[in-house]
Amino acid sequence: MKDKLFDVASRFVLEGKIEDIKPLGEGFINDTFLITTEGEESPNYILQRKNTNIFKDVPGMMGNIQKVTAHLKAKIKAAGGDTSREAMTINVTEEGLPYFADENNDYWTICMFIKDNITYEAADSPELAFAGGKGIGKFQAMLADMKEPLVDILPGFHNIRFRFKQWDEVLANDPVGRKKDLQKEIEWVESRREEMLKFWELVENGTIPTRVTHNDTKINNILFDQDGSDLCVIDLDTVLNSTVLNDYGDAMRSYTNTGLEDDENLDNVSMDMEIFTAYTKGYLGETISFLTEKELEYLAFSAKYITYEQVLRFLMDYIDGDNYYKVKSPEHNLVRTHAQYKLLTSMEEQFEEMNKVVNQYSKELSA
Ligand code: GN1
Ligand code: MG
Repeated sequence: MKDKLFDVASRFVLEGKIEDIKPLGEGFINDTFLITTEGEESPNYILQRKNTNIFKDVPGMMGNIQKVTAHLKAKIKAAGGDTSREAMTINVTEEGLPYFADENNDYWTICMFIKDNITYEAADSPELAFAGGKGIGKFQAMLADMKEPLVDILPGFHNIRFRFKQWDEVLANDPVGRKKDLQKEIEWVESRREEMLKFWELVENGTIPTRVTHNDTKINNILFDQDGSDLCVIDLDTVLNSTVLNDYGDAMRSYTNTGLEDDENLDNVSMDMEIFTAYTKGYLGETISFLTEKELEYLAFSAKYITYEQVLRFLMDYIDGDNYYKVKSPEHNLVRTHAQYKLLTSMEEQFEEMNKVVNQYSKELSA
């Protein structure tokens, strides 16, 4: 494996002499490695083998990422920022391509490792949540004037109508016979079907606008700086044209959870209102200037929407026999389903309060 990794890395134009390549992190989708180079002067890099079961158009994906990072860097430069730390830098091969396809049709990509960053798996303070909200808010604001369309490399990604289509098919097939024990869980999904479709209709008919979106804004997809401020939004695999509400909603799903995404102890899981408030304040401070009234009206709802979608996706993958998400045990996707459902019900209980917070900051910050 090491030889393979060294061979792949050698296809790219990199600075410095490679010292080592080791696995990094615990992504659910891609395989990720850290390339370290000799000496202090040359940068380190992140190497990824993209999951081509999920990303069927890696050239399209990387093209999207190049467009988005170029747009971000132009904005950061104009504002006097550090373009090498505040946006991702994609490395290219000797041929100038942002990916290398090997003889097995595996697709490999490299980006610069941003030095001295801090990442978190949980938002353990309101200050951190505020910084995260600011980070995603800035990301969206810098991309708000990007008119060039992105390639739709994941059709229907946060589109609940598309998810129901997959869901109905998987349930009809029940390929590993798990459905019979899941009546309660299936009902959790079915009982909210209409409510979720109604929201998505507003996106489909343009009442809620389509913009450039990240689509995977959980807390470990943003780097923080040593002083605790937001530094750089990473993991741009899913940048797409969609509604920015999903980026806010997915962040809320991740940041506000007092437990783990796959917590076995449901007593740990709930939505933390203080974290919700801090993130919302940081986020709206950056986005209030361009968000429409409709977007603000559905901001709090989007947290429920994305958490619901995640319940559906985890449960669907469990019923399907665990083909999508990497699992650590046979029941892992079911554990995830239960934990996300607990979070959803906690959001439902606090929904009125969530809306109040959004309204309060919308008024204060636009005044
Ligand atoms: C996946 O790759 P990762 O862990 O950042 C998934 C997200 C899910 C998330 C659940 C392309 O993200 O949509 O919300 O897991 N990404 C894809 O934690 O499906
Ligand atoms: Mg990630």
